[in-house]
Order: sequence, then C-alpha cells, then structure tokens
Amino acid sequence: MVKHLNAIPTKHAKLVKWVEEWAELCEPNGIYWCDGTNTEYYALCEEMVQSGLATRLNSKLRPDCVLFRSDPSDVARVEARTYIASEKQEDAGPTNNWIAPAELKATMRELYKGCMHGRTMYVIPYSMGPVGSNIAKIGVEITDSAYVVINMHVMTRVGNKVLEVLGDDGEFVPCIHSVGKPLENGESDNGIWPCAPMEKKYIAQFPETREIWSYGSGYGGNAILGKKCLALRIATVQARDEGWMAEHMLILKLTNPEGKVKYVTGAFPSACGKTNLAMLIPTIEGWKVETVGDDIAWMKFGKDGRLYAINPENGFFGVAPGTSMQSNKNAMLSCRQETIFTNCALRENGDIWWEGIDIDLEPGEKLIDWKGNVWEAGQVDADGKPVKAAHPNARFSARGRNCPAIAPNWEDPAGVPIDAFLFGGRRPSTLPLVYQSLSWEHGVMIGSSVGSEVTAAALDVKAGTVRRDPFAMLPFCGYHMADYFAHWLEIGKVAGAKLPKIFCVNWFRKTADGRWLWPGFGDNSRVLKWIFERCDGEGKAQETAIGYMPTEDAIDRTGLDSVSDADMKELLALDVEGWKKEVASIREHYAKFGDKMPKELLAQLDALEARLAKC
Ligand code: O2Y
Ligand code: MN
Repeated sequence: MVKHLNAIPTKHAKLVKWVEEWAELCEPNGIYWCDGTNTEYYALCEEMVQSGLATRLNSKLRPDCVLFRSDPSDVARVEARTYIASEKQEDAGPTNNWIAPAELKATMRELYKGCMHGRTMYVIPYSMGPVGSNIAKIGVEITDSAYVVINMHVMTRVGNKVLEVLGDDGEFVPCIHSVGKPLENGESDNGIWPCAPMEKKYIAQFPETREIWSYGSGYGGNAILGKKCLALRIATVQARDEGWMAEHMLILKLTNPEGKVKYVTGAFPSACGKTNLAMLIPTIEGWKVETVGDDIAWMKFGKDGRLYAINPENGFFGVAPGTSMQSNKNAMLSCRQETIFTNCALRENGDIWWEGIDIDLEPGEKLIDWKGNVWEAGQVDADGKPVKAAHPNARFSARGRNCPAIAPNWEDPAGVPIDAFLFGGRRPSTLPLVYQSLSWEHGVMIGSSVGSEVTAAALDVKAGTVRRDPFAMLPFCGYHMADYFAHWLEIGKVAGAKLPKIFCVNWFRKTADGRWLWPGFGDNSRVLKWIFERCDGEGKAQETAIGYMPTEDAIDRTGLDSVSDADMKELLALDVEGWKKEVASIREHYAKFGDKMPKELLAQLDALEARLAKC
C-alpha cells in the first residue's frame, strides 16, 4: 500500500479508490493531495529551484517567476501520438488516430508499471470553469510532475474548493499522467524533466468512459490535461451528448463609445493571433476590448435562448516568441509576475528573452538559450543557420487575473451572452477582409472550411495549398469531425434559440507582389466595429454570392493612412474566379468525411457555387 503524504481531503470513496489503485500500479514514493493554496504553489516552485529543475528569475524584474527547460525532444503537443480511443474506429473518424481502448489500455498499463519510482504522485482536483458554475466540469489529474502541478494551478482552478463541489459522489473526469519511467541511475541530473522516447509517448482520450491517460511527455497540452484533453477532446463528446458547445475559441468583450456591450468568440487555427485578438488594444476612439478567454469557450443555452459562454481556463499558456509590447502589450504585462516560463532564454540580469520580444540586448551580452547553452546574438550552427535563443514554441503560463485587459466579469459562473462568432485563417488571397454569413447553416459551412495557406517550404506542398482546419478543431475534436459538423447544425435547430451571427475575417490579405493589405493588431478593432453594428442590424453591407460584405465605406478608417481607397477596394472585392477554385477545394475537403458528411453542408456548397455562376 502506497502511503499518503498528507491527510486525504475527501470522503469521495470512488475517487480515493481510483487514486490508490493507480498508486499501486505506478509505485510512487507517496501520494500528495494538492490543496490549491499559494503556499503549496510557492513550496513546489522552491523545491524545483532547489533541485535545479527551475531557475528563479530576477525578483525585481519578474517577481515570483520561474523558468524551466524541457528535454529538447519534448517541446510541443504530439499529434502523431494523440489518440481518440473510441470503441469503434468510425466514431473517431478519419482525422483522429485510433487504437481500440482495450488494446491501448493494455499497452499503456505496461508503461505505467513502476513508472513513478522515486517520485511523488500528486493528485490535482480541478475545475474547468469557475468553481460551481453550471457550465463548469470537474477533473482530477494524477501526475508525477511538480511542473504540471504548478501549471495546473495557473491554468485551472485547483484544490479543496473543487472537492467541496464534488462532494462524496460527484462526477469527475479521471486523468492520469506520467512523464515516464525514471532513468536507471535516478532522475535526470541536467536540470530538465525526463520524458519517454517518441514511440512510447501516448496522449489517449477514451470518449465513452470520459477518461484521459497520458504517458511520456511533460509538455503543455500533452501533460496539462485540463486544457486540450479535457476542455476540448472529452468536452466535445460531453457537449454533443448534452446539447452544448465546447469550442477552440477566444472570447472578447467589446464596448462601444456609448457603453453598449457585445460579446464575440473566434476560432482561428494556430499562429493566427488568437491571443492577440483577445487582448487587442483598439485604435479607434472610445472603443474598448476586454478579455474573457484566449483559447477555449464552453457555451450553453440560457433560458432566454441565447448562448452563454465561459472560459474554462484560469490563465494563458501563451506562445512567447513574437510577443512584445508592440504586438501584445497586455500579454507582456500579464507575464510580468507570477508566471512560469518554459524554454525561453535567460538574460545575465535574470530576466527572460525570446526572438521578437523587441528588447535589445546589451552589446556583447550572452544569454543561456533554451537548451542551457551559452548564446550570443548572430550565432549560427554548423550549417550556417541562425541558432534561436528561445524555442519557437516557448511558452508563458500567466494568470488571467494579471491581465490588464481582463474583463471584470470574466469569471461570471453564468457566462456571457454571445453575439457573434468569428472564423478565420491565414489567407493571402481570395477571402475578403470580412463578410457575414447569409444564415446559420451557411455560417456552419464557413466554420467547417476554415483553413490557412501553407508555404511550400513548410510542408513540402504546392505553394498556395490551403491546410483545412475546420472550426480550428482538427487536433481537438473527440469524435468524427462530420458528426461534429452535424452537432453545429443541430444547435441551429434548437427551439427558441437566439443564435450569434457568424462572420469570416481575414487579417492576412496580401497584394500580388506580397505587401500586406491590412495592418492587423489594434486596427482589427475597425472590423470588430462593423461586426458590432451588424449584430444590431446596422453597418453598411451588400448581399453578394459569398455573403454580406461591407460596402467600401463601411469600415471606419479614421486616422488609418496606411490603407488607401484602392487597398480597401481590393480587401473587399469579390474574386469570383478565386471563389470558384475555393468551392472546388472545399468539395475535396468534404470528400474526406465520406457518407457522414451532412447533406445540408453539401447543399450549402452547391448553393454557393450556383450563386457564383451567376456573377
Ligand atoms: O505545444 C503545446 O502544448 C501548446 S499548444 C497550445 C497552447 C495554448 C493554446 N493553444 C494551443 C494550440 O495548439 O491550439
Ligand atoms: Mn489553442
């Protein structure tokens, strides 16, 4: 019997039995129940600083901040090792990896045997969403990583207050995590956490039994299991079965100069600036954007028929490189204190640094790079390629409450009523700056065909190829993507529903010679203003083959000299020939989903094609 290192804080017999069974298998030194207090958080930070796993940053420049370095092979989510282990393969669909649950559990059980030797097993009761909210869900993560525990403190709501809501027999999503077997001669002694080789890493979701098993990685979404594993992969299945929505969406609060408020959510594939949009500082006089969430939205119908959204998270797991006071001042201020940095570079003055932070180094200043090596500006590798000081997927885990733009009601357990859904990707051509769907079903078609153009170099594909990422959910949907499209259509049929309006935005249009047509960042508030007006049945628009488009004078360009009349014309032009190619490309994308593809969406695509033929 593995000993408990502190008092068991719950009478939930099923939970205690589950924890003790896993302890028997994993054989840790002891079981520690996390209480979620600051004392616990800082004690774990100090322990990791003392053991060499973490570096404490300069307490004047970055109070209460720590820096971690991961194994160079453990730096991002591993989609190739992520599984939706439903009983039937057809329920996982063609876009998810699948192994039969019994087979996967048998394989993983072997890996978990004795995997926590020499380590503590932490038990983390956590709530996704404000504790006690009727939209929130409870999970319990078992992990052998103190780094994961402190990240769960930042990203979720942890501890005894969650156990109180859970009571003696409440429902929870069991989540088991281990970084992998320790080295033969004890823990790694090079200041990084261990991990398993790629072929032994598994990030497994069991949708029918609502379980998460993760082995072999200590990084981000692979290990902080409340985020992508519970709040998206498991929650999409719960949402489908219970009639709500779990989406990969930011949530922002938009206030006009008269003080009128609208709430907007937005789904964009990775690297399209979701966090930047959620924390935007408007360039138009009198408008305000406040942040409710930057990554995930859970939405349920209220009694008034509107969709109410909560941010299930408690913080931001933001990508560091490229973040600066220019690109995202609010994110920079969010991570000034109480922040966990991972795979960033360390300055001589005890501050962090990354590419694109827009902070000049002292002449000749040497950094410690994300691999722990000495680094100098201009350094190149043996092939003459620049060596990066921070890993491109380096992260900051910052608390929501430290964001200067956080909406005062961001933790409202009832959620916020959503007025508009935005979809977008990186599309240098064809898609206009913004347009509005003609109907809910048309909007679902727009969401289901979201994509970003990839560069030929990046993916070994033809330049201009669009990588489709429907609803920005490709790696995060816990069931067949076509059934998920059908769920979106079902939401549109709920009796008495007062649905958000749907818009497609594209901040990434370029001219034929490669110049950006739209400045983006704070100037995206000008597009948000038009969306706000459209939600009120105002805002100048014309009906076109692809949807409602702003007239050329509809977007407020006051004080925006960089976008000429000709640029605006190009940003809002209907490129009929480009759209005909787009229809063909969406048809190819839909074909991947076979017979399960909802007929309504195929009909929407046919209707779009017919409208374009008339142009
Ligand atoms: O590499 C990771 O584990 C992080 S991925 C991530 C982190 C924060 C928000 N979104 C994402 C994503 O991949 O969508
Ligand atoms: Mn995300």
